[in-house]
Amino acid sequence: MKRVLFVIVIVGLAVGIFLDYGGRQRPIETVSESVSSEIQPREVRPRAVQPRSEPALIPVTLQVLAGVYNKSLLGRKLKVPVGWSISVFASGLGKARMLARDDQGTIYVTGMDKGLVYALADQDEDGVADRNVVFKKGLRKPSGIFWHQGWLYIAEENRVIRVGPPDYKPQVIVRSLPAGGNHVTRTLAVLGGKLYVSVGSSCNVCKDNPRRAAVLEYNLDGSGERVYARGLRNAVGLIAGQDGKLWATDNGRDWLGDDLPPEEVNVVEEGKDYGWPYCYGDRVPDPEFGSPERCNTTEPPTVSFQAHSAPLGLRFLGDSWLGPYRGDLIVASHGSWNRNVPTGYKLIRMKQENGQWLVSDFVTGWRREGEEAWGRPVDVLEGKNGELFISDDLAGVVYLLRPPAGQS
Ligand SMILES: [Ca+2]
Ligand SMILES: [Ca+2]
Repeated sequence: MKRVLFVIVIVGLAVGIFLDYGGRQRPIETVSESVSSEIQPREVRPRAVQPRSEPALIPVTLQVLAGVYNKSLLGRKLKVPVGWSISVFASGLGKARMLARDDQGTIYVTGMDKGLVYALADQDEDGVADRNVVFKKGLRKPSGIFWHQGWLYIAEENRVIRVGPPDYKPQVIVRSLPAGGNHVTRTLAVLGGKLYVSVGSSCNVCKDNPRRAAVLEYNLDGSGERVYARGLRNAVGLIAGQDGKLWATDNGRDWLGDDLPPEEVNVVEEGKDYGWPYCYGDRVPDPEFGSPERCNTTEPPTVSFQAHSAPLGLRFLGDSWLGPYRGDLIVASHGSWNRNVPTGYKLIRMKQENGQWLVSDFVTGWRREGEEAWGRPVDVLEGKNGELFISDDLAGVVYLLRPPAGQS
């Protein structure tokens, strides 16, 4: 009897392992399935379909190389595309938020809880930051950061500063951003000689200060402020895309249930209204503030996906990429708080094919089903050799994600 039981257990384990690893053969879990069809974007619908040739995700152990002293990271597993690897580039960073890179390849990351900006150089090119250098300190909730023509632009909750040679003394270029309330991160992008600053709403849903829930535009010296676009509740991710357009994530409102409203990626254009607080998704009236008439004047999202994913940083994989990921948009999903079953805690890949956006998982595993999350991705940045850096404000880490040789 014991032997029979033993055989049953062994067979059961084998089947379990097969199913686990067999998962790589199945279509990658998509994040758009549970979004109601009424609220899909009108013109470009993300489909829950994966291209046949798609590389699948497999579990790998997070590489913790010599020079990283963080035992809680040992043995952690993440799922990455086949052939990719992921390691810890720097740890001990606290609430590590947005990323920037200078011409020499040094990575900068804001440490929002400690009011710092770290500079992470890897001069010996062993894949680990040589040390965590405090580049700036004494900042008020620094979040957005951008390197442009020798200057590092840093967004604090209430202002924008920049530092550069010869003395690296901070120059305050935007003196008074609206501060306080719910959303305190400010994100920066530079495009066409202008500086763009996204300022989230002060509340979940309300009629707000016109300089909030908006993207503001400035000259690079901070002069000439104007509201460039509005109706963006909390566009934590804001980038200049390779197509010469501004792209932003937007975090939808809370307390409309587990699957409403969809999270959004928007192409942000001058003078346009992206809906909040009146409308969400594809011009759906908000139950508290909206009306069909008002919503007809707002812009639907370019891509919409699972509610409460909390999309933050986003980045296009540039033209230097040779593999199947070339030109794709990678979005960091920080993970939910306002949902019965947690969602997110992963990197999402958005691929445009025949005018449609295919949404799939790219890196997962920061939260296992039924467990507390051990990491929350915030931002993604391409390194000088095509590798990707990922910040994590729960584990206090910047990861280094490397594609297979020949893909970037
Ligand atoms: Ca190093
Ligand atoms: Ca919207």
